[in-house]
Amino acid sequence: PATNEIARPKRDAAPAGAPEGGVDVAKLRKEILAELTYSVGRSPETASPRDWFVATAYAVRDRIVDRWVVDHASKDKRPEKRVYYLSLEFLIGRLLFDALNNLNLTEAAREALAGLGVDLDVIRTAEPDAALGNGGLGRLAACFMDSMASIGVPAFGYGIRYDHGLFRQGMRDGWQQEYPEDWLSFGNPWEFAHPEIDYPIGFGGYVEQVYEQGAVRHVWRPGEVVEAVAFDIPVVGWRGRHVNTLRLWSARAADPLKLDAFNRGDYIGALADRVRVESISKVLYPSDETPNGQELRLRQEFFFASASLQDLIRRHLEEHGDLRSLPDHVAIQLNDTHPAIAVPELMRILLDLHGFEWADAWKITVATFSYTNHTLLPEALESWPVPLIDRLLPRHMQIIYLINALELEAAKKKRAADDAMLASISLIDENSGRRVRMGQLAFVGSHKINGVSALHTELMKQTVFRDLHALHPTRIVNKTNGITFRRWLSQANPGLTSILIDAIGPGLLDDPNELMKLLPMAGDSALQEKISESKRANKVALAKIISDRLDVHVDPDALFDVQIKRIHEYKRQLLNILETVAIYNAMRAQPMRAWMPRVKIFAGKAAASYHQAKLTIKLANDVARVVNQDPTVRGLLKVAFLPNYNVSLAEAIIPAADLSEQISTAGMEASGTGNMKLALNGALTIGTLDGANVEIKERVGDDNIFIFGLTAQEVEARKRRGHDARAAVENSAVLREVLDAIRNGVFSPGDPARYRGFIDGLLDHDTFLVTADFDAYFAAQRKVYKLWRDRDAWMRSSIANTAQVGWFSSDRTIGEYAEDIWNVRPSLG
Ligand code: T68
Repeated sequence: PATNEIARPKRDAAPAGAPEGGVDVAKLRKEILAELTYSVGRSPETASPRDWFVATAYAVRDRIVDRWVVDHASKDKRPEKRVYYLSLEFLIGRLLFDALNNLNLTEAAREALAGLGVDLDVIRTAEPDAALGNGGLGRLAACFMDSMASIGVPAFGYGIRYDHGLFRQGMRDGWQQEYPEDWLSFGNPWEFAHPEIDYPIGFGGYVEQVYEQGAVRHVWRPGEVVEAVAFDIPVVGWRGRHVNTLRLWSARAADPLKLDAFNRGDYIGALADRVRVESISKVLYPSDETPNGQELRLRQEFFFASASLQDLIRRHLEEHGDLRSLPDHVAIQLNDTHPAIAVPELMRILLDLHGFEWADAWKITVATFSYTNHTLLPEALESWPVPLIDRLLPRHMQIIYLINALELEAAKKKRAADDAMLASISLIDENSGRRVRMGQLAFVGSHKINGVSALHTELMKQTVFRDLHALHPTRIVNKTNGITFRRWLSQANPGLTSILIDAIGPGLLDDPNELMKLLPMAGDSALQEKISESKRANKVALAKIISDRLDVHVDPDALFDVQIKRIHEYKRQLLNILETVAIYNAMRAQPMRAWMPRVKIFAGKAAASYHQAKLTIKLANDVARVVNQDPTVRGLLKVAFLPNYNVSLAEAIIPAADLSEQISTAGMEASGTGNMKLALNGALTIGTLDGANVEIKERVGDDNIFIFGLTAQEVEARKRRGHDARAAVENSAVLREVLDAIRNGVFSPGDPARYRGFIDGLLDHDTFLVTADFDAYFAAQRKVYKLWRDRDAWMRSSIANTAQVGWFSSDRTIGEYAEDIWNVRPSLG
């Protein structure tokens, strides 16, 4: 199919390892030394790994900036159209190897530093993870930034420069503890502060009607004004051919010190406003999939949406002079509904500040915006109380009402709309107090709305946006997620990457579809041997991390079975834990059987206020403690919950995984992207027909994936007729024994009642159908065992996975966005 092609211009590929233009190691060494001396202010004798990291980052950054200036400064290079990716989250992680790799400088830097007695791999770990996101949504934005720069889509990412990213997860006695995260405490060598780029952001106040030449003009008089200040991080693409900008906004008080209060001796009062204002960019909200509806969150959303619009409009006016042509030169992508307040904000700017008529303003707005939906879970759909928006953004509330009235009017004209339909498309939810539904707002304000996997997009049409879809049948499109292979293959797994390059040539670095060439070699025993050796080396490295952090010793020859993602009931870590207990029970029943060695590896954070998810972490840790210490198990089953999952830990776990757990209740995981990373690195998937698993299965083939459980349709049907968990447990001896053990305190001997309510709750309302899918999951795991025993067959499947997931490159995804949504042509100048 045409979708198999990458929308990317052909380029002359330089051979891998040969730096473009040739890198002079001695010159790079001199540059690093100069940075260490003059920018960091340290001598080589006293420099810490952190100092060396900063010096190296500066030296690399200089090279990016050279290119950046070329891409941004000259008028004749000005792109016809730019993409603005608005996202409240960019989970970018460490950036040094991104930059080195894309500039083809990794080996040169290694050598340059070695000559100074410094180990690149050591200073690499001195860089803190930029954890400006919760999970998949934020990481997707980061992968997209890499791909836009790599295929040459001129773009700005806009977000918030949080002082504190996602909390650091610690464990105390098996319970998750949240600690503040401090990535900026030693500064950020990648960013450029631009205190001179600042925009006023208003809140509160009132709307004035001004009568001018027989017409009414609305003027918003905010009660409070905050400044948004720009910090830029250059994002360099593959082979350094293009550089885009990630512009993050930081809040600054317009009036940092109330002088009159200060002079009166009220020092604290003088600073209070400043603290209040600056709290806007203080911390990332840590709740994924469950908006918590606090006022500060809405302030964050408007703050960055408004700053970004003001910035791009200023640029547009400078270049083109007239806002009528905005959609010809600007495409704004809303990453989920978090920036959806930008829709009424652009309307306000056009109507109130630039004097447009409503109809014209609306046309421009819809043609400029598009919106990506990441979830259908009803509890995760964002909505704000009308009184809150009215108080914080009074003019926007008026505009939302007007948009709504006109949409409902149009709906009535178009079709025989009944009340139920009007209620479903309305921007105002009248059911639970009056609330503005941000999904509906983003939908009507956009010319294209996309889901993130084929199944999710279909379900979008049938459920949440059913009626809006009927009214606007061409708006919803699918854009299956992708991942950047530069980070998730080349950087995370250099061992595998070099084997692949030896086998099929370096072309795969430029075009991941080339991975297909591996397929005919999947049975080649020499290749299998090499890949399996490199996997083993990755497992040894992960085993060291597990022993260092948990004091748990695991066998690198055991099957590494991993589930790494946010902890959420719909993702069903519980199902995995129940299977772990089932194996444990079986081992205790027959201790001397030849059990296959297995390590169950978990990692992930729970929202601080999500009780059920935190209890799941505790359960995993309780099971781990009992299983890992039980001599009857003889070390053949180990359980490890690695704390503080982040991008860097993912980079260590994924290359070491044999089995990838993607076991969400069908219909609930919009896409998943960890599933793609793991398959690419040769892990086999055990999963439900959910999200992108469906498309992974289509590509790798039924024999190379373990699919089990109810389909999305069957889940729907089961829920409609009512799922009886107790009956399901009655019918499964294995499950009964597992639940009894947990309920009776086998894993919590000091507090035997700890899981009583938890298990009873599962039996009373098993919302995520854990008990319905348990037997199928258990059976699928037995198939895993069977295949694992046949090394040749396993390796064949593993290679078939790596070979056939090239399509999940985010370069392909971005190529599709560029063509079908943004109408921009990728070009590498
Ligand atoms: C994830 N969503 C989806 N949300 O769960 C996942 N939500 O299936 C998909 O692959 C991924 O998005 C990319 O499309 C999230 O990660 C959040 O993190 C989030 C954060 C705040 C509020 C709501």
